Amino acid sequence: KESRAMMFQRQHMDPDDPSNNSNYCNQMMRRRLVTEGRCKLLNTFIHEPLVDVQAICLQGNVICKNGQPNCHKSSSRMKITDCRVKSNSKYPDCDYYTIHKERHIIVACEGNPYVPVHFHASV
Ligand code: 5FA
Repeated sequence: KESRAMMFQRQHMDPDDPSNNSNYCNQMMRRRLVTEGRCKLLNTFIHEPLVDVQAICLQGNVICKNGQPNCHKSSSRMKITDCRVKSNSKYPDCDYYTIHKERHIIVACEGNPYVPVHFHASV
């Protein structure tokens, strides 16, 4: 069975550089099976090495929106791509805007080892 840590990597990790291709999100959201069952409204891919993203679990502790204490904010900005669904897209034909950004990111971490399991926000 896929662990939550593996699911985080599948849904959010892409260590390659951001793509020039405006179809990036349409392709990646399908390839990574993020659009199974519904068109997820917003999903973020992170273009940084996995070790640098895992290290966020040791960086600034912040309270998550749901009140849990296990959120962590990256000390540096990271290259990310936001995939935001177009309002006219109809499942299973999920159509996404591809939006590149450089932001601090907030992830929730769990377990031993303490690793990212949920992408919380970019700020
Ligand atoms: N979640 C929320 N806060 C969490 C915390 N402090 N620690 C661990 N997990 C936390 O996200 C809801 C999801 O986030 C739930 O699975 C919850 O356990 C976890 P959302 O942003 O409200 O909804 P969504 O539709 O964007 O995300 P999901 O597809 O439900 O999220 P996934 O868990 O599949 O992946 P993601 O949260 O990394 O995007």
